Amino acid sequence: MTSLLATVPAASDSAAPAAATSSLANHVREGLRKPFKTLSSMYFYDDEGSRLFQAIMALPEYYPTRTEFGLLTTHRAAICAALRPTSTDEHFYLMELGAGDGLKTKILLRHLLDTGAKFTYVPVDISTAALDGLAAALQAELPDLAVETVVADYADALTLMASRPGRKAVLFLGSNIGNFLPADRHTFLRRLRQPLTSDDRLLVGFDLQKDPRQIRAAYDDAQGVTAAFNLNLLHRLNRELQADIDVANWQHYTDYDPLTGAVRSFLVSTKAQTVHFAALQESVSFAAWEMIHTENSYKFTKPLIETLAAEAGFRMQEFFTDERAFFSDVVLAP
Ligand code: AVJ
Repeated sequence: MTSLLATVPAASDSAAPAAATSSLANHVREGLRKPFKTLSSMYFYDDEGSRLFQAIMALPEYYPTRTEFGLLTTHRAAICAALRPTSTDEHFYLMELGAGDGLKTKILLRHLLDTGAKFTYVPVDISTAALDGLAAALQAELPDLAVETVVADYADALTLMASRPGRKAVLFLGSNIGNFLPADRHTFLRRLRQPLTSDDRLLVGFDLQKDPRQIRAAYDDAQGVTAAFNLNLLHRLNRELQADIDVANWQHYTDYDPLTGAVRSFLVSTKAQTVHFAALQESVSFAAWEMIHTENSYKFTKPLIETLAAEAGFRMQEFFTDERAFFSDVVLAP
């Protein structure tokens, strides 16, 4: 197993914690100065946030992970056939943007190994720790798998890999694409498209529009795990920016808008209060019921996916879904 380090800020090993804190500091300074205060869902995932997200994936209301796992299992042969070169002895790179624990990806990795595919699995993440953990687990479980980790920003990783000869199949699973605002999603897909050639493929997971109550429930579960996940952002500000937020004065609020397909999550200040950030040497005041917008989770339809793919220079080659049409994994070709 080998690893590559792209030259991108905040991705280097030793500088990671300091860089992460200062980018969090800048982000908080900017986001809490806006007329409608906002913080990015990107900052949910500290150690506690990652643990809470694991708990979310096990919730009865949170259908996306379980559904995508099922559909990858059902359609693994067809999905792998769409991603790999037609000639079986041609080597290719299977890159994954934001691999997580690799549970879903292992379905595809196992199938490819079982059917004699010649490929290198390239998980990409900005967290060295996450990649090292994944690589070690894979080496133990799938000893025949060739793994090359890349610590980088997603688009930088693709550009980096474009200099290697051979086909690339790129995975972006889990409806992570739903976190982007439409304009940012477009920019992101166009940047992914740039280094790819007509032989390369992109597999993207999209959560689909469905019963609006079911969507809302997935982001506002009965046990309050999603609330804890959202509120953990405030604990993180206390820990990392030495803030004095009393989390008891805040609530989780989420709403699904069928017009835009967006689930939006907020942190609600239940009373007028002022928060001091010692690390920023700054105070921020909140009116009673003022909110911080913390997450977007867009839900899609097949025609919407076709349009957004076309606008970024891709065509939809195949559309895989489950029997309830809750989730889709879509093969895009340049
Ligand atoms: C990891 C972005 C796919 O939006 O469904 C789950 C994150 N937020 N519950 C999603 C999340 C609240 C999740 N993604």
